[in-house]
Amino acid sequence: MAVTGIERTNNQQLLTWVEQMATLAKPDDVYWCDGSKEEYDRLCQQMVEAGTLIPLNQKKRPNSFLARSDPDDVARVEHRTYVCSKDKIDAGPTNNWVDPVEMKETMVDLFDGTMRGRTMYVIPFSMGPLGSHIAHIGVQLTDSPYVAMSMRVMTRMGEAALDVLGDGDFVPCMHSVGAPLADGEADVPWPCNDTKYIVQYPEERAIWSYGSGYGGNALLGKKCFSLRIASVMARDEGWLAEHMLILGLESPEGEKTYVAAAFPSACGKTNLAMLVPPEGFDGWKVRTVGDDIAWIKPGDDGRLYAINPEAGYFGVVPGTNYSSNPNAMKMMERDTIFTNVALTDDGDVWWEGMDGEVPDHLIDWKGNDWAPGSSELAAHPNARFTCATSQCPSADPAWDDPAGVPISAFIFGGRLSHTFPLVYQSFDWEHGVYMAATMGSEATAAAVNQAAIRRDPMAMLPFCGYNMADYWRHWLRLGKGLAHPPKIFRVNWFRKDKKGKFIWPGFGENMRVLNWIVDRANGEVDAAESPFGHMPRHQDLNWRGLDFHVDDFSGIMDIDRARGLEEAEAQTELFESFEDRLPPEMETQRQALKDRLTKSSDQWKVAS
Ligand code: O2Y
Ligand code: MN
Repeated sequence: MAVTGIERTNNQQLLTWVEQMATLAKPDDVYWCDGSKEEYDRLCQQMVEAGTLIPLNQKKRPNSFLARSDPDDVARVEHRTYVCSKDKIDAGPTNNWVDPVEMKETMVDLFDGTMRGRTMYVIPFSMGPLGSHIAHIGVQLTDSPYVAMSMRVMTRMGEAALDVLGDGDFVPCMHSVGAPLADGEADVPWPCNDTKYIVQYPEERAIWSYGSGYGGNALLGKKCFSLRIASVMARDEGWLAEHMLILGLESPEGEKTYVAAAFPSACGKTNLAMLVPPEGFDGWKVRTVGDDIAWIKPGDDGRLYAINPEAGYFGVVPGTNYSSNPNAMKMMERDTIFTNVALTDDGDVWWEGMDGEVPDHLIDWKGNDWAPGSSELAAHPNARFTCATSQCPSADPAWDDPAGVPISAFIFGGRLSHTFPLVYQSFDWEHGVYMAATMGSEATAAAVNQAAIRRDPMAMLPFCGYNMADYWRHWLRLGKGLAHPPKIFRVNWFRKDKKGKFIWPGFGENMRVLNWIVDRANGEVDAAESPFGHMPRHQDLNWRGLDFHVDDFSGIMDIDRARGLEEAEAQTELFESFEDRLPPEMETQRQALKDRLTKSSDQWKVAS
């Protein structure tokens, strides 16, 4: 077995692990990634020759490629994702669990010889700015060059990460597409296996992933490390690993306020992270620190400081255009890897919802001819772009700052057509944690009234690496120890009117709500008090440039007491699933909401 690349580390723990894993997986070669541009270009060229990457038109998309995955390997596989804590109760009722000893046996069987005929790439990477006290080092082993080059975009990868590691600890991330090659066997463009396992060992802080080469299943720094394993590290060490975007909002007076926001997958997080202020917000600047994950630690000044552990975006493309997200569109104009979008006849990319005319002919994401009117989608709904953060036109100057940015507000949202107002603020930290714990989205786009809420506490349901009730307890404890905790808000961009139409225009107009949140976080405006929390009155929002009638505002801020009580009742199902692990504060808060809905006056219904 040839070993090439940088392999210049004295970290005995790392060298031993790499050797053990190579002995198990039996690759033909082991290659240590240095993270250089030359290496990236070489890997891309190899993948072009192997048919994994299609180079795009150099004039239209310089240095960009299209990858088409296997049609059965197109998204995260939550039903194949496991949290293997020693005790089942520590994984909690919201995670799949298998005894870690049993799972280790399964993994060792699957990984035995899994890399035959392939190269094993050793990928040292830093989640977070190099050397930041909030960052951590991982090392991924993989037999996928697509994963190796994507990790260079998504993380700080290679020699520099190895330097930071020194002889310290790292999170070992073992990955294989599960497609060994027999002698002389030809490869396919996207090797994978029908059997898939995404396994987290929280006590060991280790990850094993088998059978998929796609996204969160395979780029192990993202969901597996930065959320599932990091949430456990955060619990043990007194910080937070969250499924949150981070935004910097700068007022015309130059005052900068950072907020972090959690939304379930498919609620437009990337669009919010790259928001362009609408008319009426001259002089405001909205800057992006991250679009998906935040690692947040208490600072000596009693505030929370956040970094984006990632260095790139793996954003969904269908529906993205120059109106919904101009910054993302500009970002993808060059140096981008597209996965599962359609190919135009002139070597460019296309997806549903892109600006301009629908082309007369395309090659769809499966490689077949496509024409308008086809019953198939041209791009897969979960098609993605992979692109470096440094290419983002709205990147915040502090996006790579090792110190992180101070967080003044947490925002939690879901996709809810009724009951929940556009925005409200918690009365205090404990109430805010309850608001975040009970968030979710409607399970279906069913008629108003009928859709049940799929709870997604803090948008962490698929990502919390331990018992969700313990995670709430951790949030409660952490906030109570802060001298200056961020203020907590809930938002809902998706409320509908009686005719089933969205009331709120969304996208850039969300700036009006963010402006109020910033003012509240900085203690600059009054609010009305409702049973749900503090709420803006119509006159509290900046309406310049938008004709949004006071009646529409009343419609989107209205609290229907009967529906509020139904909601409080529906929350018992979630709470009861945690049995005696549920922090008592959660039930106290639920009862308090019921009391306010039953007893408080209607005085907050002041429209103007
Ligand atoms: O399907 C995948 O592997 C991607 S899922 C994803 C990608 C980027 C950011 N967030 C998510 C998510 O599911 O929350
Ligand atoms: Mn996400």
